[in-house]
This record gives sequence, C-alpha cells and structure tokens, in this order.
Amino acid sequence: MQANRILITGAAGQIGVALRQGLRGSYALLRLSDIAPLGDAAAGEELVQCDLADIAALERSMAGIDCVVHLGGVSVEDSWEKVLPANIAGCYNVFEAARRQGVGRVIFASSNHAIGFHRRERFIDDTVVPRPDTRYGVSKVFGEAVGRLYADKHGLSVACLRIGTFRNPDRPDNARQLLTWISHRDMVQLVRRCIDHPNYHFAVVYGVSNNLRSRWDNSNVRFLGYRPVDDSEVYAAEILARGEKENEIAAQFHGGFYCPIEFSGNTDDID
Ligand code: NAI
Ligand code: 15L
Repeated sequence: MQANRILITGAAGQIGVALRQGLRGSYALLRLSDIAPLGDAAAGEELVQCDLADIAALERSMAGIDCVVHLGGVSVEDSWEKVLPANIAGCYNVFEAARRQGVGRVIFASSNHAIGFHRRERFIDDTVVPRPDTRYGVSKVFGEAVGRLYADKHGLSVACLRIGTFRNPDRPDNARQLLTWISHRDMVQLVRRCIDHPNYHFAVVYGVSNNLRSRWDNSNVRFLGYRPVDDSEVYAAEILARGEKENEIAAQFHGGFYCPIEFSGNTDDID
C-alpha cells in the first residue's frame, strides 16, 4: 500500500504536535483530530474536533483516509472511569471505524507500560507476554489485542508502537529515561517508516532511540528501516551525577515509576 492521506488522532498532544510539524508536506493530506483545540490549519492540513467515544464522528473523520496514526486518549495512569471510555472503548472505535471506512493501516501508540512488570534485568523483544503495570497499561494491551484481531480477521495492516519516554524538553531527565527515551526526530522517523512501508501485516515495535542502555530489542522489525539517530548516553554523566535514587520497586521493572502506583503485592512473587 501507499499511504498519502493520513489521520492523526490525539494531534493536539505532545507527540501529535511533533508529528504534525515533522510530517508536514510529506503527504497529500494530514487530517488532525482531537477533543482539544488544534489551532489553525496549515496548507495540506484538515482539522476535526472528535471524541474517540463517538464512533459515528470517528467514522466521518476517516473518510478517504489511507492510514490512521492513533495517539489519542488518556496518556498516563488514571481512574477506570477515565481509562475505559477513552482508551478501551475509544481504541476499539478507532479500529472498527477504520474497518468500516476501508482504511488500510492503523498505527497504534501503545506503551512500554503494556510490558511494565517484566524485570528490568531482562532484555526483552516483541514476543514477551503482556505484563501491564497499571490500568493504563491494561488499556495498551487491549489496544494491541484489538489491533491483532483487526489484522488477522479483517486484513488491516497494523503497527503497535510500545513507546518508551517522549518528552518536552526533548531530552532524558532521569536514570530510567536513559533506557526509555525517544527523541522527537526519532519518533517522527519511526512513524514515517511505519506509514511508508508498503506491506506488513502486524508489527510490535519499541518506540525508543538508539540508547546504549536500551533494554528493548527491535530486531523483528529491521525491515521497517527505522534507524534511530539519538542516544541518551550523551546525557548520562550529567543525570547520574545528580545521585538521585529510583524508587525501590520502580527500579526492578521496565515500567519504572508506574509499578509502585497503588502497589500492594510482593515483588518476590514477580518473576
Ligand atoms: P498527550 O496526553 O499529550 O496527548 C493525548 C491527546 O489525546 C490529547 O491532546 C488529548 O486531548 C487527546 N484525547 C484524550 N482523550 C480523548 C478523547 N476521548 N477523544 C479525543 N481525543 C482525546 O499524550 P502524548 O504524550 O502525546 O502521547 C500520545 C500517545 O502516545 C498516547 O496514546 C500515549 O498513551 C502514548 N504514549 C506516550 C508516551 C510518552 O512518553 N509521551 C509513552 C508511551 C505511550
Ligand atoms: C507512557 O506511556 C506515558 O504516556 C508517558 O507520560 C511516560 O510516563 C512514559 O510512558 C514513560 O514510561 O516514561
């Protein structure tokens, strides 16, 4: 497939703003949607106010679209009342609206919190079982599962990006982020590769820069041609010199500070 008409949900958010800028001019159409204001449309852009909970509106927003980049939703741990409509129902609605509109590809912003309770000493790849560390992480596991269903059952091409840490300002800010950081330009490159690749069925990709300390293996998706250029190591000496101590539970797992949230278990039981 060749995607030329792109819809980005959650386009008013941090990653959406970077993609809007980074992908500008590369495609015939960037349609940007969010519940939040999106400013004024530039050349080649269309703006849509759309709640992910409203499947009819989502379907309208996908008319004529080749590829959806789905970023919208609750982007941190939150109450079930918040996660359920935006990330569970909303994510299902995106895939179902895409199927109804004949959209060829969905790129889903998953998260490292889908696999957050894997022990950090283990280097992991796309084949590890889900181990969400929060309700938010569960919603990302759900999204990956819906993506797999729509790829296998309906032939959509689907990429799930297990994003590490994307932030403003564009640099890592603590010891964990030396593992998880993805720079703005690497994020733009990753999404561009996932849009432009002519044919893949289903792929899980870790959204991370070329960090020396990364614990995530992307060798399954070399075919995408994603070659991150930034390495958090250039910030390592400065960050580590601060001598900050990571929370004892957080330090044991890939999901870091999400793991101790509401924690009432026993870390010895988590293999
Ligand atoms: P963000 O919170 O800055 O942006 C999310 C956007 O979604 C917001 O503009 C918000 O208005 C919109 N939104 C929320 N609920 C909505 C609804 N019901 N209907 C329509 N739009 C809605 O998040 P950010 O950082 O840009 O992340 C984008 C995506 O990437 C999220 O799905 C997040 O879970 C994921 N991600 C981000 C990471 C990061 O480090 N920034 C790491 C891992 C995953
Ligand atoms: C995420 O999934 C969140 O969206 C982001 O705010 C960060 O917390 C990030 O993970 C992280 O793990 O650093």
